[in-house]
Amino acid sequence: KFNDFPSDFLWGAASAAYQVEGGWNADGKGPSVWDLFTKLPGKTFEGSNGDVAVDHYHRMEEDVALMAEMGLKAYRFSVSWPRIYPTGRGEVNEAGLAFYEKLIDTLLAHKIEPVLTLYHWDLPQALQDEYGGWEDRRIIEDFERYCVTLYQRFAGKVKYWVSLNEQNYNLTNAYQLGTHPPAVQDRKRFFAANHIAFLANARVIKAFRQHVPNGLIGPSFAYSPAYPASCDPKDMLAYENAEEFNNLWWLDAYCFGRYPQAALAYLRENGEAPEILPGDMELLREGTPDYIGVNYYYTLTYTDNPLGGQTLQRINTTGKKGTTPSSGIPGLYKTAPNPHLETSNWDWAIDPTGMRIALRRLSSRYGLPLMITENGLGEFDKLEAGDKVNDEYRIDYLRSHVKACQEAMQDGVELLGYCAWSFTDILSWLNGYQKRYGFVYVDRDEQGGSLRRIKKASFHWYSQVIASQGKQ
Ligand code: BGP
Repeated sequence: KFNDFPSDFLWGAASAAYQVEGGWNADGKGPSVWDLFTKLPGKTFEGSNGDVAVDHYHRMEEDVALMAEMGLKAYRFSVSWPRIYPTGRGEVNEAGLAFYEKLIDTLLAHKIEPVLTLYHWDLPQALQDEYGGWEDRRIIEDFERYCVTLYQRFAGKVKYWVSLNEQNYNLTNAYQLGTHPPAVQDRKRFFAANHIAFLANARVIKAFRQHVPNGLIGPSFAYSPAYPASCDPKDMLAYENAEEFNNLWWLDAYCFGRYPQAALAYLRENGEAPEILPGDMELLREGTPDYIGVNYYYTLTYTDNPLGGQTLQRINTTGKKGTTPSSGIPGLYKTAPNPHLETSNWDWAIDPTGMRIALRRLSSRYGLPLMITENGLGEFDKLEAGDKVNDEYRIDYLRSHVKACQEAMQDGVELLGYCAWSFTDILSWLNGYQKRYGFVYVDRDEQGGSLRRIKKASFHWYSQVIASQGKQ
């Protein structure tokens, strides 16, 4: 039965500035780390970049009109820090603020709730150059100044805020896999940068309380719940290790202001633990979130990884099935295939029950409301004659995950909303434009780069889900 979604449930869709906006140097915007990184040879799929992206910066009204036509109740977007502060700090760029103000006003005029993400990875390049971005505590103050500027401007209009988007995934790529800027592979620096990001997150949440007293704020976490590959105690221990290292390290820091003990002991032993100064952990406990944003795509299954075992880490950026090798930490865990689950062409396990498990685990451990801030299926879509895109596979994926949300709510989870990833097709950070997620197809092949918007089958399906409060 599909009658348990509350009437104020936020049926939404999500995006991020760099992935949709384009206008990379328009109206005084400064360069972000991604503007430079995507121009380095071999860093992204076929050298794709977000200079134009899907040109949302210039087509915002057309896009919001499509959202309204669909009946969307919420739209999650991110603000580009270097649009507001072109060099990370100093003078505010009024034109940047004006763009987001217009977006927010247009959404509100259509009764679409804005969900504003403060940081979705497009760090001002100037701060990376000056002090190494997230590796230096000076970023805490700069980030707070930028956030307070947005709080002051939009407090009366925006109720739902996301602080950091996927700190775990972004910094893993940036400091372990070397696939996001600054493309470092060093576990000590990885944990150091994360610690500083936790402090920054807590500081901007504390400031939020003063400036947006009626709003709600929390980070969005990329949650891939860990499964054990078997009930062999060795696999069970590997799964415990993976859950601590890959999930609880962030979640406990955000919500409890502490680090999980076995992982911390291991890092101390290895000389890789972050430097914790007096007052740090108190700050984390003072700046805990109102809700947790959950970006859920897949679960990961873990098995024993003896010392001397596999350390390789790589992600599939090709869309060729079966090309993702196992990865892990010797002595702790490594990933294993899950024979019970189908995967996407990018080897992402399709697991709606995993989403129900994710929501239940988070809700019972932290006792906070949750919001699905991302969930969706990236695939190669095909534009057919008569402007049709029959993305039935995406409808199947979304339908089963919406059902999992409903089941989780029946299990007692307080779920504020569900934001599908994404509204239009967008730039995928490492997969370019070949991997599509949208309800709206963006035509990149047509002469003159029209970037014409075409409604996919999933657009009509989701519209119907929203109109019927979750009946399908
Ligand atoms: C999340 C990011 C999004 C989006 C999504 C899909 O990690 O927050 O920005 O990109 O994943 O990932 P991908 O584009 O790699 O398929």
